[in-house]
Amino acid sequence: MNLNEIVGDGKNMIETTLLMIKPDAVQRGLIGRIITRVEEKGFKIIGIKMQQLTESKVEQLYDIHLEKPFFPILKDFILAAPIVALAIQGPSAVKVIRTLAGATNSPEAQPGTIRGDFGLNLTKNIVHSSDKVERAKYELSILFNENDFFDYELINEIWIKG
Ligand code: FUP
Repeated sequence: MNLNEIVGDGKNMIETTLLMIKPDAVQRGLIGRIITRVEEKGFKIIGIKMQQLTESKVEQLYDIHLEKPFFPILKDFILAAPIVALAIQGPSAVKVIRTLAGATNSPEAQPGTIRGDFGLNLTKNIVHSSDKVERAKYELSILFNENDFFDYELINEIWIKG
């Protein structure tokens, strides 16, 4: 599927976003519980890919942080084990997935959010999620190929969407 087709046109608010399960969550056996939260909320997973990131991909993904003092530590962390990339589609997916993820700094994240329930560290903060539709398109293009996306109907969709 072409990325332009899946990111949403801003009209019916069906968007596609990236949720990346970071190495700490993979190592701690949290992949299943994080995916369950996404599914239980009603979202459709249209792509899922475990991968060992390269230095180049980490630099593309965190391009806005390249010059920050914390970047070397962040890069080493992201490279320390595989990640699981999820392409997630649904109403206002970008905003809602960020709400489910919780505040960036895990100790400050609300209970009930992914980081609030599973994390205690700023860098090792369990997940990453895109913050804008355009940013989601960019980040998804780094972690997925077009044939990694699946276009299908969820049988419960009419009970979730307006
Ligand atoms: P987010 O939008 O939640 O992905 O957070 P940011 O873009 O602010 O930060 C990107 C990542 O850098 C976060 F996952 C945490 C990490 N980070 C640090 O490790 N140290 C810092 O001082 C700030 C951010």
